[in-house]
Amino acid sequence: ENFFSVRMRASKDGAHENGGKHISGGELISTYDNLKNAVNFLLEKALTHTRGNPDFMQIQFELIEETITKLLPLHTATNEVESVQEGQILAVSLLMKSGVPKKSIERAFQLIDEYPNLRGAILVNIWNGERIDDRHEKGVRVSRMDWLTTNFEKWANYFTIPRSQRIKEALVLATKVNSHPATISELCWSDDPEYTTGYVASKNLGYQRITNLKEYGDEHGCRIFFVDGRSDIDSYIDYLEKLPIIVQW
Ligand code: PML
Repeated sequence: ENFFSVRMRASKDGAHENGGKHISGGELISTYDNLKNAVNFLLEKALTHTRGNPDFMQIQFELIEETITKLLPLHTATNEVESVQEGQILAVSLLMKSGVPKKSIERAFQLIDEYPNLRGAILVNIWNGERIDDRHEKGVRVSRMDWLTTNFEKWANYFTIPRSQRIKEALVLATKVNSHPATISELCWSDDPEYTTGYVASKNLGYQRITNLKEYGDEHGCRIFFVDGRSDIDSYIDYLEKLPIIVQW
């Protein structure tokens, strides 16, 4: 059977390339027969976003030629913290546990502040804390990934994790990113001003949710992949953007 990668991006105040502000994005893998639902799902997602009404949207689909790799979801834990400060301290200590030197974590935080309108992820070399992709405000967008909703819901029920689309999408991305040998760790929190939970993920720690990683109302998100800088970066980015994966529990 043929599978298609379906992707959406939406912005306001113009297209991304023209300084528009990113408000929503989405990734799906669909059969041909389900394309209509897939496109409609992404359309709905962009139109109901809490960051405002888009005035630019692109939805595209494309046949996947490569075989789709199946991955098990990362082991998941939720860390309840009282304050953003406590959350940030926990995030740093988890990143260090996964093998990122403290200095490089501090440098990565500076980099994030330099790109307030970043759309994708930035890749940071764990050995010196420098950015190693050349994508500027665009960053690297992880694509070609999905998790069948029925299978996700079974998993979520079993581990008593909220059955939210947001968690599903974040865990799919974290599972893909952290399955690559060059990824040492990942740090993420949402750009949705009403959503303060973020996570640190790595092969050994799994997906560690942290309930308070930024102030309520803050529109600045964060997505950093900490990478072993000795790896072949072009083939790493190619993996993130192109290799199709399905999470299956
Ligand atoms: C996002 O909304 O863009 C990322 C959300 C990350 C955290 C999801 C969760 O595990 O609650």
